[in-house]
Amino acid sequence: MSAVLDQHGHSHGHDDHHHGPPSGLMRWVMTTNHKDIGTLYLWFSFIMFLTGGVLALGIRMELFQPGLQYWNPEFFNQLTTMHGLIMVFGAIMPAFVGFANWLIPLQIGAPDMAFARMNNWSFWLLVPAAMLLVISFFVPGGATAAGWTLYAPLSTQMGLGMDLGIFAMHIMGASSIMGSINIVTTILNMRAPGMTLMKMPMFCWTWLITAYLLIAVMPVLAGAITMVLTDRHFGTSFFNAAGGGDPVMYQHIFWFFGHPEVYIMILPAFGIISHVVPAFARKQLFGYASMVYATSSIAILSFIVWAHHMFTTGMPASGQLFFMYATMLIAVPTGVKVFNWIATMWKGSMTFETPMLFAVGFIFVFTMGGFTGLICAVTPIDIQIQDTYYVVAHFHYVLVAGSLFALFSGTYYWIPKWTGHMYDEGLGKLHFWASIIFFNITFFPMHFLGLAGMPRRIPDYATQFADFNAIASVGAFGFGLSQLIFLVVVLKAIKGGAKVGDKPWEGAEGLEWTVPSPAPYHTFETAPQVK
Ligand code: CU1
Repeated sequence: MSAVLDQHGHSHGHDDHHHGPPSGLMRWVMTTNHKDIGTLYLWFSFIMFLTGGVLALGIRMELFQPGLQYWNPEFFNQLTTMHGLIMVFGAIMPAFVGFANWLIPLQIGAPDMAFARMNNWSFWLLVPAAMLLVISFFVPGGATAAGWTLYAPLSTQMGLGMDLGIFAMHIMGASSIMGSINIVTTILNMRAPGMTLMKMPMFCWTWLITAYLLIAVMPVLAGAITMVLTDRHFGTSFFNAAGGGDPVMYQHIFWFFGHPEVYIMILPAFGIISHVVPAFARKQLFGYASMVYATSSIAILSFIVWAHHMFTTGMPASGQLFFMYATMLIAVPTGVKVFNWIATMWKGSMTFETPMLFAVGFIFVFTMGGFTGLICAVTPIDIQIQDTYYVVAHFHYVLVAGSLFALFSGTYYWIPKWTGHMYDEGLGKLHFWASIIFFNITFFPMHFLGLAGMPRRIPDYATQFADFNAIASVGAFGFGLSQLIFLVVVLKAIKGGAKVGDKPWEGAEGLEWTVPSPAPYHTFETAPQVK
């Protein structure tokens, strides 16, 4: 680092009026620094997480008891749709890109991302996209209520909110593709000398594979919603049976994107857990190579299972069998990963600071979501539980207890390095226990609701579903409030707290670098700390 610049990119002293790096707000607008951009992504995703969370609480308010209380059915459907879109594209995905920006250059010993200016552009595209999504609530007809999957033919017939939604998805897709190209190029070209791919930290491996998934499937989503757009405005009939089109084709194209998207939201989580577990078990990651191959297998298999979302569309038995078995096959590499994490902990010298609590919580509760996924994969069972709360329970176990808990685990693990301060361990543990308890109170009863036949995406229900819905709603508000603890912990760590050095996890010293290769020069241990 030069004497003129500190690590924020601020310039000091008499040369402020020269062409120094911008400061204040413009520093964030114009930054090309991977840490700044990572921070922007993380704050953006947290704001979107709160936004999507408020919509979820709107849903749970309405479902607290039978009978319409707060919203009309149309607005209720807007809430479910926008909750899904905002959480998937605004919260989970950008949060993992934030981690990628912060960690990948440091973990491979690169000075920054390969395309530093495109990195800035990738992030700032997200802001107008998010604004389009949010303001679509206020246009005539309101936000789109077609469900986050935007199924045709409904999506070809809705109001202006649908167009804003499509435009937002296009922009977010462009952002994701640019971010992915950046990650692939950085990892393939900018590793420190001697760091072969098979010596690379697991988080980089999982993101490399995720980036390929994104490059492969985001254009497919773009194609699907572009066809919806031309059906809406330009007289085409891609999904209009009356004009010779096929609405089921929309589902095929959407889920060819949508299923790999599931793994886009979980593979980087696997990467984070593969760093946290070894550090707090004080052992090297068990089965490094098998982790790489398992991750790759999951990614490849994710392309041949999409029609398990479509078992009720009328498909030949041979198709049902293929998609059922192919889906079940994914349990094999996923099991390899879970057993490797457990083998890493086996006979380890474990401690349970907040990152480890979230990591162990992840393994436990995510695995439950994996098993209900297997149950959903069984065609005859799926035909019974299609579009019920069982499916809602399943994918919230995967996305909340999976993706979100891994993001929390990684944040607690790395925030001492990001800020130079230790977070408040007591509050962190409180955040963990409140989260995991309220999470299960919210989503476990939904399994029973689904098995009893309660459909998803409805604002009202028969009275026999009342008790479990009331429990779920209480849990949801508890879960929502618990996330304010997280905000307090993060703000406290940024503002102050005990200073930490290069190795904040004393007992795990030397094991933070959990790969066969030596740490490259330009890593957390040597890179300047952000104040
Ligand atoms: Cu799927």
